[in-house]
Amino acid sequence: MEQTFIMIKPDGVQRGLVGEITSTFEKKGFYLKVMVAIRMKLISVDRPFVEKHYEESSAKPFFEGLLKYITSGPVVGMVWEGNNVVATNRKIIGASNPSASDPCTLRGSFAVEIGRNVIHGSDSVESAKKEIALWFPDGTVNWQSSLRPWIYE
Ligand code: DGI
Repeated sequence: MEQTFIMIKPDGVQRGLVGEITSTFEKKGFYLKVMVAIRMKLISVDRPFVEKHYEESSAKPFFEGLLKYITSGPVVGMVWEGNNVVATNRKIIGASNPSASDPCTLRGSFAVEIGRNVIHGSDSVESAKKEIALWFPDGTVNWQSSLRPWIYE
């Protein structure tokens, strides 16, 4: 089944939004593939790591600010699984710039500026694979939720 990588950025962690964001994806019916101690990482990431994560933005004028922001405090990295989870979570997250995000989305609800937009979600299945390999080099644990028959035909 498809997987995506989600990062709750330092502002989301500091503002106490981890539970609410996680709950949104859980209530939708997606499966958290990594739980607290092992699969959900609350970590501080260093510059080289963030440079790698955001390597596609390295030529952008906001890159330095982005590096400072993401390394400014702990973040939460997670892997979520479900049918079409990459595109669906991008819709739930909303547009990069919160002022252009639908107000029902996470960024539309919880953020004001593009430089403090609370959450990251992989933008394609290919990026998700790369990001999951970068953040979880030891892989993810396979488990089957008993709720599956209530969510999938
Ligand atoms: O996939 P997204 O996170 O929605 O957006 P992206 O991959 O185009 O850019 C990565 C992050 O870089 C984005 O979440 C916020 C930041 N960013 C993008 N464009 C700008 C920006 N930050 C600032 N300050 N200004 C920008 O124009």
